[in-house]
Amino acid sequence: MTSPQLLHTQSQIEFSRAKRLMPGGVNSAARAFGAVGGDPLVFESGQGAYLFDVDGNRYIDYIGSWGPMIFGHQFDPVKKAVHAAVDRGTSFGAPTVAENELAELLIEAVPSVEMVRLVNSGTEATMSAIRVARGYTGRDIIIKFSGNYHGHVDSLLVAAGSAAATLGVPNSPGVTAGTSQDTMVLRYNDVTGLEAAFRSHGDQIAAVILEPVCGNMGCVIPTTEFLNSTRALTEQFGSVLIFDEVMCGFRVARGGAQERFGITPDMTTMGKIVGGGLPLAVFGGKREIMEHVLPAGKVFQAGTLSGNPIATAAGIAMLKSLRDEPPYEYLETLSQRLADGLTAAADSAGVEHCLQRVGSMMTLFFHPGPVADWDSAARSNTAQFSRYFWGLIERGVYMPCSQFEALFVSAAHSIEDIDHTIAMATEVLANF
Ligand code: KE4
Repeated sequence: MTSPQLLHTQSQIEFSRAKRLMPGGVNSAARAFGAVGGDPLVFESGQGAYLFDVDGNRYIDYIGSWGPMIFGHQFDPVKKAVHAAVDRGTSFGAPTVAENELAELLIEAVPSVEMVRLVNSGTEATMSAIRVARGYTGRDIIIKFSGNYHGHVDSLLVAAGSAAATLGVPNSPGVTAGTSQDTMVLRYNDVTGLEAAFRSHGDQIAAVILEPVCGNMGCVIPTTEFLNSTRALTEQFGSVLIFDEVMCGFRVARGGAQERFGITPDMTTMGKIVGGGLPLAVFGGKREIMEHVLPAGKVFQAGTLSGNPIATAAGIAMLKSLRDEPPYEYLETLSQRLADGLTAAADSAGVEHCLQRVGSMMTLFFHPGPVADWDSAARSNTAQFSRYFWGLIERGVYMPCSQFEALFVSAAHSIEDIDHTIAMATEVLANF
């Protein structure tokens, strides 16, 4: 069946305009369609599980703003909270009750968190967390894992995932040797490599930072042995274990991966869902560590719009909804159905694939599997992924625009949406 052609005229006009105004026409490289070719779509609105582009086309949305939209677009409690907050003023640069409320909701939900500092992006959260870990331990070395993406922090833009991997710049120009010399990059799920690093440098290692469920090289799942070794070795050598739960926090469980897997880190970074789609992120952890943050301690951290009243109102509404009407059982039903359907579609088409999933985040790899680290993820057939992506776009299904990302199911998706997605994927893959 030839793929139906949707009209993209207005998108093309607006995106040509954007390319004259902003580098690559985007304000984040991840949305540039670099890995799949062609130009990004330009969107006008979102409602529930759907996005609507400027040509009036409707898409079932599996990006959800790269994770925040766990309840779908225009989630009513968030919308009402934001409207009410706007009528009280947009920013004060001073303490507010809302910050206390949001902090209490975060601390109640996330096992490792006794104190928090609110910031504006996941990047700011991870940048601050590693500075605190270095200040707290007095050590320099940070261990990260290839294919993990922690935002565009200079010292962590080494062997990074997400758009860095997608666009082939895992070690970005502009990051100096001096900045990255204290960053040690190891292979995800490689216990032997981690043990060797601690044997040789243990007393110089300030922190280990990882995605406890990877989304930025596609969905890659840690082995129990690997997670346990990150906890045991950091404990043994007095290093800080940082779980970067910007993506998986409140996604794979209300208490994040640390609740799901029963491993408690020393610090946690969060973003995306916690801000309900507004610019809000968090770093937090043990009181003993967090009390090193200025002005309680001496590790500098500040931000004009940190704890912003509009963003905190959205975050409070989101976290109260996740607490009072947890969507996780429904998300599991939808996600299992989608995973089974996509797997069956690829099986019947005879396409080499593996589907890896934790809760409502998953990736269909065009790779026989398993995908356990960046080296294996990088061997995926990205040309096939691109054909799959565009085939679905032309059938009104909007998947993440890279093999090295995770898709997200929301509580606004219906069984019908899932079944329609499976039918479209079956059609696309059958014509590979
Ligand atoms: P932000 O600075 O984009 O808010 O967060 C950075 C970040 C930190 N840690 C993890 C685990 C993350 O997934 C991210 C951001 N994720 C990407 C999607 N893979 C955001 C999309 C984008 O960059 O536009």
